[in-house]
Amino acid sequence: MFCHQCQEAAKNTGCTVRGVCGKTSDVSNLQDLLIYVLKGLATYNLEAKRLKINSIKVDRFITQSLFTTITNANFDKNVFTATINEALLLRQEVKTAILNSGGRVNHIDNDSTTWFSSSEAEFQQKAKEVGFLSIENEDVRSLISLITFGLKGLAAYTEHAFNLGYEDEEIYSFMQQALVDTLDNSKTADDLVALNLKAGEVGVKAMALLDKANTSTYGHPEITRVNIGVRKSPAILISGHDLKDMEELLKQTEGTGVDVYTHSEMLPANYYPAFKRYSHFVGNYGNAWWKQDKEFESFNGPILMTTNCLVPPKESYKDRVYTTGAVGFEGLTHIPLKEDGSKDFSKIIEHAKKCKPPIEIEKGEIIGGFAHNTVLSLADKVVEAVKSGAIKQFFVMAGCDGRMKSRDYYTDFAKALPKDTVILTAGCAKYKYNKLDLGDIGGIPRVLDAGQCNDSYSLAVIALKLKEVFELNDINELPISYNIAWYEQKAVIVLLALLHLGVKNIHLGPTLPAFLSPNVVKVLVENFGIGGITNVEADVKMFLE
Ligand code: FSO
Ligand code: SF4
Repeated sequence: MFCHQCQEAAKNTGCTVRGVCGKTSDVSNLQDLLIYVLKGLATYNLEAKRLKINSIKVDRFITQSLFTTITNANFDKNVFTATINEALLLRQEVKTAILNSGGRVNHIDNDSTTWFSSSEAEFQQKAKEVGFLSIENEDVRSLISLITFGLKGLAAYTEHAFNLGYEDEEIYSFMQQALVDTLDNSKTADDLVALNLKAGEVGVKAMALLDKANTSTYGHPEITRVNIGVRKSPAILISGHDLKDMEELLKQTEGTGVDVYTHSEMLPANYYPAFKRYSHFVGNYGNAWWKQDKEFESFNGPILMTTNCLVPPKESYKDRVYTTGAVGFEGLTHIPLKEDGSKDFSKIIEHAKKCKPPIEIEKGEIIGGFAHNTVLSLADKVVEAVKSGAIKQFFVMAGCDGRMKSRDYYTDFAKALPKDTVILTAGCAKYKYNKLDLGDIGGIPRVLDAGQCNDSYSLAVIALKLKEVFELNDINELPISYNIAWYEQKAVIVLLALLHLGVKNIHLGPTLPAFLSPNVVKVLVENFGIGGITNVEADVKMFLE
């Protein structure tokens, strides 16, 4: 195996024996092969689209498959073997349709469209030929890695939107064209940089689509005080990002005597009006994903993982963890999607009834719900505070949390910021400072949580609005600094989206991605002012200058 897609890549180079995340070598190889086979399928599907004989099921399949390869989503070897087999079958189906309609494929054929096997041993063998290390030029490898990981993040957001009935053919087609382009040896480094920026553009579209899906289905997030303590009833903990799963779980648990709590990235579900009306929806339990080994233990009840980030579960609570959607882990019960598009969570509910209530690990409340609609409704207040000098600067500290000790930097950074600054956050990065008492500025809390990592879109909308209000020509003239923490591939598409929007001088930590070669870093530094982090004192000073 060779995997370098997340911030915890071994030695900041790549995992080669077993993932720091717990991913095994055979699963990692199968993920690489799946991506390769998807490129062949995409090649044919784009031709089918050109001939207008395509089927949307292929778009959805490619999206869902990419999503399963994201860090901490799916660790199940059987899932990847089955998905590769299905991709090969679909590829044949699309090919047959093209030929039957009088089209041809030989002009687009390449190894990714013709390679075939049904043997698992051969899968492992082939994976070694098609993984990232097969790309010799390190800059090309780096740029292709950046695109590929951006596409995985893009697929995740696209899938959530789809789950709520929102789709955009253009996003699907771009995803497939980009996959195919990564096989095109005639692409220069400049072409690949452009493709990455294009991915950012489509990333903005996907996040906007998901925002529309979420807010038109569940209402606009509202300023909310979220309870972080517990009640006395047995309960289910729901984690991940999928709001459709959240809705179904709340509906199905209503009146059963079983409470519901969110964990990690599901916290923002508490901000949506449609979910607030459920009296058995208690609040949020615990912190960011990486603390699940302790928090799932003390929660006592069953846990539903709707997306990443799943940590290989400990024996002590393994029987209580359920997966759904793109998530998978051998030995855990998976809740499938039924023919009618619903999910049956009754097994989890029955399980919860037999469990003890959660053990309280915290008390109190945290505040959130500052997505674009809320912040823009406060625009007058915010603009006034900026004009009067009460707010000197905003810091976008969106992104992810992770287990590395070096991430304490973000807690210290938040503490060290002067009192006339406001943090704009989204994603699980917030857990590094959302329970600190950082106070407020004239009633505006100093930490404004927009929601999940995809709600970084909200932060961009807010920035664009402020640019308009202050009549600036360039988004970079705003008093906003970007100190972003990244962990996995959704953060990659968020980064590409910000670059596409023209945001400069983004600082990325706790380490720069292992997949960026020195030359690619140079391009990012020269063209976009991208930087890493150093230490809190020096960085606060640098940002305030
Ligand atoms: Fe965190 Fe995990 Fe949302 Fe990521 S839970 S790390 S960016 O999946 O997706 O913020
Ligand atoms: Fe390593 Fe991250 Fe890949 Fe897991 S996802 S194998 S930790 S680089």
